[in-house]
Order: sequence, then structure tokens, then C-alpha cells
Amino acid sequence: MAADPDCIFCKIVAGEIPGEVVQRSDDAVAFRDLNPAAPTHVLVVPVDHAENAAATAAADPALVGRLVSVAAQVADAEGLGGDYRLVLNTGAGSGQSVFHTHLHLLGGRPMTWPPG
Ligand code: IU
Repeated sequence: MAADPDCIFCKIVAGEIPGEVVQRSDDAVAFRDLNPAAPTHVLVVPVDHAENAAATAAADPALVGRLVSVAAQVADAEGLGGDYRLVLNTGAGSGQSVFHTHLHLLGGRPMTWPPG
């Protein structure tokens, strides 16, 4: 699906509302999370709107891999040295609050498991 006029991440992708973009390509945009949960907290989102990673994978499986590649590039650029967490919350019960696919890149502090 192309842009959803009611979606805040579609608006950030389109530059209609501000976001601190750190990397952009034809099909993905990476921008800093407004409420960072780690020293590096970047969201990698597909340009095309889909409600979650499973929907993105159903539409274009390779795109999910490209989101991970972007996250790895950003992690390198942030100097994370290969230590970071990637998270795809899927569904409100998992903690997903924005229903446009986004891959969280978290790093720059020790991580614990399991997450809350
Ligand atoms: P979640 O996986 O859907 O819970 O993550 C949504 C994230 O989007 C969360 O970390 C928010 O802080 C972040 N965010 C943002 O960076 N900018 C926004 O305008 C909004 C949410 I709304």
C-alpha cells in the first residue's frame, strides 16, 4: 500500500512532519525515535505503508531483509561495534503502538533478556 493519510510514519517519510532522518533510500527511511529507550534508538521503516512486518513480508519479503541491512548500516555508522538489538513489535499485545512497520534499532547500553 502507498501512503496512508492518517499514518504518522507515512508523514515522517514524506517530510510532512519533522523527524531526525539518519538514512534514506528509495524504499526505506531510518529516523531517530522521539522517545529513545537507548543511547541509539533508530526506527527503520519501509516507505510503503503496511501495518506490521508480517504484512510487509507478505507484500515484499526481500524488503524486510533490506530493512535489516539499513539497520546494520546505521549501527555501524553509530559505532555500535556489532552489539545492538533489533525489535519488530507486532500487534498491540506485543507493545506495537504505531501501525506502520518499523524495525527498532537499539544500542549503546547493555541489554537484558527477556524484554518486558
Ligand atoms: P512500537 O513498537 O509501535 O511501540 O514503537 C513505536 C515507536 O515510535 C516508539 O518507540 C515511539 O517512541 C516512536 N515514535 C516516534 O519516534 N515518533 C512519533 O511521532 C511517534 C512514535 I507517535
